[in-house]
Amino acid sequence: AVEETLPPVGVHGMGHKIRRKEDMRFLVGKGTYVDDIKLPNMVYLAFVRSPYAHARIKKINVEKAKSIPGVIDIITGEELEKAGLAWIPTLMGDKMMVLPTEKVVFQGQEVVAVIAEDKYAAWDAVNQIEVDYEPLEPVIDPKKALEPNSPIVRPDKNSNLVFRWEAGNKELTEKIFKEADIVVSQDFYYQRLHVAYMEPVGCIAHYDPVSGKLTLWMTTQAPHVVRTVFSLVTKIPENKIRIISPDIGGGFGGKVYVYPGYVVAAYAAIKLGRPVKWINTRSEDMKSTAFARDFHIHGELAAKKDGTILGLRIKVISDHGAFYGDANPSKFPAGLFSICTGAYDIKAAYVEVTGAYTNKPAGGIAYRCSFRVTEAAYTIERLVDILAHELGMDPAELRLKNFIPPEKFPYKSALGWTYDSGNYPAALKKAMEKIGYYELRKEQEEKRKRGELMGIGISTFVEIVGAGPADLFDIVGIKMFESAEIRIHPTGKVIARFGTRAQGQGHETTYAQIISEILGIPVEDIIIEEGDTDTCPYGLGTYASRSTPTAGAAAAVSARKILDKAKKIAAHLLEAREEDIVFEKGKFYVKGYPDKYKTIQEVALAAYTNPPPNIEAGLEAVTYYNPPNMTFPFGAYICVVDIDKGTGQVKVRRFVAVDDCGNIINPVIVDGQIMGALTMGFGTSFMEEIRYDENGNIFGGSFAEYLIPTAVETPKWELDKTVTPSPHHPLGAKGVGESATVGSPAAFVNAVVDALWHLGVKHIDMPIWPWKVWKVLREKGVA
Ligand code: MCN
Repeated sequence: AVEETLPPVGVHGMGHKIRRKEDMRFLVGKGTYVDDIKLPNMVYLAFVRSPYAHARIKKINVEKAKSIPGVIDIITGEELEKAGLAWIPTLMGDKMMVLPTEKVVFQGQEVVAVIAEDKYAAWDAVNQIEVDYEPLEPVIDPKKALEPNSPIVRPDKNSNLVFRWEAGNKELTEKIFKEADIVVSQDFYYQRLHVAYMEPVGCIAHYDPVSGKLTLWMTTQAPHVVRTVFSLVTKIPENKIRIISPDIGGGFGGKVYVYPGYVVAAYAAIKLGRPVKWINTRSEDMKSTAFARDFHIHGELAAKKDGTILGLRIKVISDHGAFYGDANPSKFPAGLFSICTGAYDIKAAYVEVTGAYTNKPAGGIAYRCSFRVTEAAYTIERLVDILAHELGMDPAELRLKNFIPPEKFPYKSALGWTYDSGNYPAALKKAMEKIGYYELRKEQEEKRKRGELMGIGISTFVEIVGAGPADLFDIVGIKMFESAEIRIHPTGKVIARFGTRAQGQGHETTYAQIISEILGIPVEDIIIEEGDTDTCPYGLGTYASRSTPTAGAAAAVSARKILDKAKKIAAHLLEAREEDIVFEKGKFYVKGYPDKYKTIQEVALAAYTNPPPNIEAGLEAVTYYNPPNMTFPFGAYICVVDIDKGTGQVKVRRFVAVDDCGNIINPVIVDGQIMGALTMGFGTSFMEEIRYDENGNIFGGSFAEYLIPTAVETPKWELDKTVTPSPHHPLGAKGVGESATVGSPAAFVNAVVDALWHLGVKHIDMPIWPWKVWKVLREKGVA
């Protein structure tokens, strides 16, 4: 048992199941999160928040609040406007209010900031500030928001249209639909979700007036990008801003944003000359930070009688709340919704996505997974199941018939993506075998005869990760690449620094494994650092399952650069020609003479003390890696459910997940990622939804009402893999962090509908709460 808690030692490369190096400090309570940091003389920031979704601000009275002992300052939008900080750019090209001057645009929006000696005085003052509002008609339904007579959400816009994108060949798709034997269609609502990380958003801002340096400890997934935004907004030179992202208690995409609290804290720290701490409460987080999903989807699939899929047509309206923070799609069609043709060889497809502003917090953002991939995978996988049922075909057989054949890779999809590699039949067949698919179908038939409700749901999804090729993506104008700097010190110990920032993904272990694999250095001798803009090379951050495809690749390239130099030094030490040097398991030797060797540690020492003539001292490398393409992980999931007719309760009896993320760095970490993401998919499918009433009031706003899965509800996951390496990644790896959240909801919903199809049930929107199922059963006369 003691051994199991010890950090790993030795050389551990690709595929080694080592325990996570970072876990020891978390297990013994020694992680450092923003709220653990206390600076001398620190003061606290709290916000007055809007009770209305849409209202004009008539007057703000702060007199009573000012007189509360301990209150230091009260900051309004007007003051920030004078400082040029009332609005800030979102990472992706829109702009966002820091504090409003004219009107509030969602319930829970920050309106006035209070700075006090302690958080209790700050909250007392928040309760004493009187804001006189004139309620305005709220815009809640995104479809109505796009109607010409709708009230306008934003004071700086004259329409609620965020964007309208299309992808694919509309005419060809129409023609194919006309020629098809069968067209199935369905409306889906992919509900709004809270990014339920454990640690709420927050920061500490510190300003040193002597050096002019602003330091922010921040729960951010993208510290360098935030620094650039801060520099652009505040005009403070970028080298005088330091963002430190300490341990993060989960991010899941919700901590990519620049939140108003960061800006107000920085402004106040400069103004007051004291460090300022701002930490959201959980319910503040639920009401005001970036939300996910909220997509109204109409999908249609055209096919031949024999089940050959011919065309796909999808129309989407996405609700972005009051500000749009999603990725800039200019170079890729229809955002990543264009991955909606999935694993299938579909001739023609057309997708249209329209974004609307509404009086809700900013939404539709990256949340395991980003940029509409989750919704796209859900849509195609639901439609394929509906088609199978309409045709009376087995959903597995229909999929096998329509998969992109393995020999067609690299495969150009109808919507323009070039999938790097894939073998979808292998994954599905493995899942079918593992779960005993055909036996389950027999069991289902027998149960159905007895009136019992059992369903089998399949999802064979394709993910698109690794943002990204610099010509496809940019954030605030910065083309996307990723960095890795590896430095071997004279004693052979390594510090490697990255532009990414883990929030629980285990980078300290997996990056060390990549370096250990290539350089043969024990993992305990490799320290991985991320999340400090003063020390780490510039990077775009951790989201979109991009760390392995981009930073992992950068680490491999840097390690190989080091190896090239080390070979030259070894040749010098061994008095041999460089081309005769062999490197194996951390040792350099002359071909044919493995017993006479120099270790990488000896070579490192020589790199500093005795470098060969014409070679610079030192042993280090930095790489800014621009991936040639995205990576396309995939998987086949099969879920078995039993439904209780009396209560509508769905019990997930089994769930088999076969994932393929190419070559695996650490199988334990990958399984952990998949289990976590499956659990999120389970929560999405059966439990979670953020809802608003017609006035824009949030229902609940705490974990008392917003239910996430606990260990009690979570099914036992049965995991397996196929391995189809990415041909363009230096290690053949693909990202995996989000795959199971992308793939699993369709498997759950397909299973529920499969159990009920014979009763005439075609679809139930997520979350599939028991009462929804019970209501349907009641309508069908079964319950
Ligand atoms: N990995 C591996 N072999 C592969 C692929 C990945 O060993 N072939 C390992 C990686 O080295 C890394 C982990 O698996 O340690 C996840 O890698 P990757 O898929 O590259 O994803 P990122 O590290 O970029 O993490 C982002 C992804 C996303 S987008 C969200 S959202 C998410 C997620 O990861 N948020 C998380 N997983 C999370 N896990 C935790 N605990 N907390 C979050 O906030």
